[in-house]
Amino acid sequence: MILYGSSFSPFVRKVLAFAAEKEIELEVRPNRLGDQDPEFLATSPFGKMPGFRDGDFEISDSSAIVAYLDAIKPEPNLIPTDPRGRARAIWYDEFADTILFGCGRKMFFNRVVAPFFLGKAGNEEEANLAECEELPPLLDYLEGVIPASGFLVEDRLTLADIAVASPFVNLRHVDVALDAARHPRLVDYVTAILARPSFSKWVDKETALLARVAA
Ligand SMILES: N[C@@H](CCC(=O)N[C@@H](CS)C(=O)NCC(=O)O)C(=O)O
Repeated sequence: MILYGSSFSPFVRKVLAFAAEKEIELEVRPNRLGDQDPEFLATSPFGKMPGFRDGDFEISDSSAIVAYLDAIKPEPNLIPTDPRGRARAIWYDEFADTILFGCGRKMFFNRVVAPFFLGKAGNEEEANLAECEELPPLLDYLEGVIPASGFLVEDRLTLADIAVASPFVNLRHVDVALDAARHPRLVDYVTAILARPSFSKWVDKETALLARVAA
């Protein structure tokens, strides 16, 4: 099974961590934004990463890909089957992919992707506004919903935690520090999920690469 994309994308990282937790091996074909490789475009018709191939089956979109992985290898189960648990896991996945990503993208794109990967200036005003105005209510929301177990749904690791934790790696890359006084539960939660080997492997690689390109 082949995954096309860069782990700097929270969507790609989500699939990589999900697969690792299920002990599914993926061959990663790294690419960049705007990649026109026909093999990649065959998996992702609108050129968005990740794209995915399993033999003659091609699909894009991180949520579609993890649904496929969960179906072909049901254990350990990461997308709950109980109706309420399932709906809540999908809500958190959607929250992470749209609301959280939409905010984090403004910081990561303008402070990392534009200057270091595209060789152009980022829009710091947009990044700053996202950090100061848009992000705090999202962090307040998460602080209020994380259960004492440290897992968002069913008191065990699910897609919800993998999807929500992934964009926090991008926030780390742009040095957005979480405030342990205002968001103590969230700080512990993010620290614990990102310390799992399924994430830390990619986080360490990304951090090392960023240090090289920023030097
Ligand atoms: N909903 C998609 C979003 C994928 C996405 O937007 N990926 C970004 C990178 S983080 C991308 O490839 N953007 C390139 C573009 O929009 O042309 C998913 O979950 O995979």
